[in-house]
Amino acid sequence: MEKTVVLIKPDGVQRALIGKITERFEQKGLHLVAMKMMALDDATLDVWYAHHSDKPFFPALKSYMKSYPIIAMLWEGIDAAETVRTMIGITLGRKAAPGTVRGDFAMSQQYNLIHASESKEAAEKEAGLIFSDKEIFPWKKLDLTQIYSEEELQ
Ligand code: 3AN
Repeated sequence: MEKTVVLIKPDGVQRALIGKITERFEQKGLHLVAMKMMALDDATLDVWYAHHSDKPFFPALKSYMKSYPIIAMLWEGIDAAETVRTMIGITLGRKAAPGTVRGDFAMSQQYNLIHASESKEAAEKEAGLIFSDKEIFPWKKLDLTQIYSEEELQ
């Protein structure tokens, strides 16, 4: 099944939103296969945000992402990347739709609490940057037959 990376960014950790944010993905029926607290460094961020390296906000983005620890997670599910992107809302927190993470908890363009992979391909690259094989647990989730139909699970 598809995997996607979620980061609860330094502002989400500081604002004590780790539980509230994580609960949403658990309740949705996504399957948590990796989770850890970590500090991001320049080398990782340069690759992670390579597509933003020429943007004026890049230095501020990097220093924000290094300011405090983050929570990194890997979630599994059918169409996981697209599903999680829908659940987090658009980048500008104050305009994000109610019901999304950013829509419910964020006001800022930069301090928007959460990162989620843009696509399956981006998720594979991001997971490789921050998780070792040993940190990923392919445990059997017993309620999958209640979350998906038999057809979807084939
Ligand atoms: P998203 O996280 O919604 O995919 P991206 O990939 O456009 O957004 O931007 C990555 C991160 O860079 C955002 N989550 C946000 O923290 C920061 N960012 C994006 N645009 C701006 C901006 N105009 N000014 C400051 N920070 C920004």
